[in-house]
Amino acid sequence: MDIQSIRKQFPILGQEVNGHPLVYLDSAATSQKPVSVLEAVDAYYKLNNSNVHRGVHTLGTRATDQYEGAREKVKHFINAASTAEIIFTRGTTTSLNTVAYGYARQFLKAGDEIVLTQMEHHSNLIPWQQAAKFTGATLKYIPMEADGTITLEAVRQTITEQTKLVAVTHVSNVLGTINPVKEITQIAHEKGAVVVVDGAQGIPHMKVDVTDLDCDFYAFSGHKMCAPTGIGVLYGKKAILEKMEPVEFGGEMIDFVDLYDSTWKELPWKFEGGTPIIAGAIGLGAAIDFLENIGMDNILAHEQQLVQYAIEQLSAIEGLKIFGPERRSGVLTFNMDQVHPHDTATVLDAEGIAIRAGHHCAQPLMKWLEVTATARASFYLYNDESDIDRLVEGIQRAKEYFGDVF
Ligand code: 7TS
Repeated sequence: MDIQSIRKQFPILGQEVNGHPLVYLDSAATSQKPVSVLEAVDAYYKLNNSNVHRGVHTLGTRATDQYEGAREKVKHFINAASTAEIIFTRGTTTSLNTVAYGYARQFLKAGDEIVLTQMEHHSNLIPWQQAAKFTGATLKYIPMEADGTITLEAVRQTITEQTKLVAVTHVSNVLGTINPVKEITQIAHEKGAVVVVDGAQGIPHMKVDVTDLDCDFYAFSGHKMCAPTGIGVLYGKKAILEKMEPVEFGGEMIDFVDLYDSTWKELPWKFEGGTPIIAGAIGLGAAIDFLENIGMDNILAHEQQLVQYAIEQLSAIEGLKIFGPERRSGVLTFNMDQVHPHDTATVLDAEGIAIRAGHHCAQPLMKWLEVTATARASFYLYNDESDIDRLVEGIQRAKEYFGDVF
């Protein structure tokens, strides 16, 4: 991968922040956007802006073709069986809530179990807490090993005949753990449970094939994979989506409306109430073209190399602790003795280096790690080793600045 030519396609990375060239290490929160995505959105608004699935006028037809064309691209990107299985949403959170409301609240009952892990982002935790409250189902957690991984043995011990739904993150946004979602799905299916994968940190960084994984749902956000904010996807198996009631009601999702009752459009539109996120979907289509052009396997290999380099460099800093397993995605969470992660992030920001500090929307995981907050550097296809060298220098500076105070 030619990182320099990739970087040139991200105009935001060319700037200075606080007098230093920007080093962006917060892609797990949101990725930056390449010119091709910005231009696709711009061209849509400048040339084709119109509502979809409505009029017969030319702009409306162009907008509809582009919007549905983006759905086709998503279908190919994740190897789904049909575009009926690709629902455009606002992002991972909305996708997961759609399953919690549209599936769990409809089909689960008292005595059923929902199985999760302790490394879930709040977005793959709270919807299930709510579903459990409404249905009387109980929540159970697959225990983690000391390094922040889960074993298939632990999965087998937690999933029982009572388990009706398993919701698990593909990749942890804090630890970088890559979960064996294909094997988890197989175990869950043997017990008759459906599997929901939170793919927010998975699909931006590796090839995802939902047919091969065999999961029942896969949720993700466009903004973490070079697309605009406000667009996401819920993949669901057609047979299951067909059984589900819509979650949002109104325009766009109906077939016939009477004063006292209505019928719904077919899949996927019955889940897309209201004017959809047209520009966002078109941007996501352009992001998929961009990523496929580089190659998901190349992106994964690049990030794996970077994170190994980062582990080596950061491990050499005295008093710095790295959380998470050896084999991981491009996420590096750490803390330094005597320096609060917010202070680390503030010193780094003064040097033009963007990282995230806090609980990363994973408070139960923070409790498990026995910390209140951590610092997190996360990498994407536009980062290189020089970014990590700058990070290491910045951390040394934070250590000098704050470390002596105590
Ligand atoms: N699931 C995981 C694993 C995530 O990392 C995130 C966002 C979400 C769900 C929610 O995605 P959204 O697009 O609906 O907001 N994670 C982060 C993060 O780690 N830092 O900021 C957002």
